[in-house]
Amino acid sequence: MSHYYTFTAHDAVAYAQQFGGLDTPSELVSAEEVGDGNLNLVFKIFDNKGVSRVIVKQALPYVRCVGESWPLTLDRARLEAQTLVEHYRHSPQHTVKIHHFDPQLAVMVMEDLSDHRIWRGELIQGAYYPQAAQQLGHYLAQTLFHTSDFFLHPHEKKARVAQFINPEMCEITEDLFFNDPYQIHERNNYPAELEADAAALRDDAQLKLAIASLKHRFFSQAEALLHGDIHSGSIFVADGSLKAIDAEFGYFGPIGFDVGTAVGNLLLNYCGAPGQQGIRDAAAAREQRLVDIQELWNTFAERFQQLAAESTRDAALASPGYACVFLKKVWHDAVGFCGAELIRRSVGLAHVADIDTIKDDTMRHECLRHAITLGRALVVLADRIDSVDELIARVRQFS
Ligand code: SR1
Ligand code: MG
Repeated sequence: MSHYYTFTAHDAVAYAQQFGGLDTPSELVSAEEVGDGNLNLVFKIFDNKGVSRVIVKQALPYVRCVGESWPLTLDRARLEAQTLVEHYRHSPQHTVKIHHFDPQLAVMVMEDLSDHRIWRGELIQGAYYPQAAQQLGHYLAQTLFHTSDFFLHPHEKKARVAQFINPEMCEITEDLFFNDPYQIHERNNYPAELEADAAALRDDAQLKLAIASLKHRFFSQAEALLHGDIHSGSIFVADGSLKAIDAEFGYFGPIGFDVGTAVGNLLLNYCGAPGQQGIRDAAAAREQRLVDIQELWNTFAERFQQLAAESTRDAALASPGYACVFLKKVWHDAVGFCGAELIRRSVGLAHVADIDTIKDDTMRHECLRHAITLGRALVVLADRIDSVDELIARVRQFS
């Protein structure tokens, strides 16, 4: 990493001219830093007509939302670029295209998606993209099946697991997802009014046992190359289009983690809807989220089974019925990870705008409590929730 320096806007333009893949790179003249995530610098590069043409993204050597007191590996830029390149191979229509990356500078140049919008913002506004949930299910099936033991030769799979060892980013998830919410920790972030709710999580032996089991699976189940952070803020949407971005948490882990995180963020929107849209309008938005969850899972499971039937290379895993057995395990994992996402986004370091931007304090606290209560139920009941219809029934029960 010896060549590393932090880009200015000027550096980003020069880099995009060199590596943006444009026929007339001198047209690129200016840049704006637009990163609003927790970790990185993101520059939009504009041409001489003021049109945004490519994105330059650079990892900082620390956690941006915390500061230099929390150093973080620059190797995450390589892992992000390589995860997105691999996912693009299997789902080009739903993965941002990487034009170029440089592990020394921890930088990548990628497709500009200015004609898309971040899905989380659209969900909060009540803007509906009828194909998005199915497209996300399709993306997950394509990327996770083709990087799993169903598809890869065992030697290739093991080489890929080694290539995508991502200990420092995994450690963030291991801490923020599975540790912090269940102990007193300075990173935790919740209003004083929720102290009793947070204390109840710390005192809940049944919940902590189920969380231990989920964390153990996150540590040890190298099932496929996960995106690793597939929430609605890591997804761009437009009419008929969906693209995943931001894969620096990519590693070989349990398939249910990606599925559960995706479903969990739809449920966080469900929990925040009364605060965002008012109680009356929230009812329709909530019903739509439940349909979204159904479509996401059904598309994922159907596509995964179809791929398993057509393309499984391993003789044992190709046994009739095995893909179905495996998907039942993925489902139960997903319900548990989904519940853990609801909890950590309510009391942990990183929250979601679906709830955090609710202006009325009482309403925001109610929405946070709802997410915690629902999250806890899903974590402890995960093994007894056998289908997406049963999940939806449980969500209604805890509304
Ligand atoms: C310190 S990073 C906090 C969170 O932001 C990312 O998007 C991940 O969700 C991570 O947990
Ligand atoms: Mg991210």
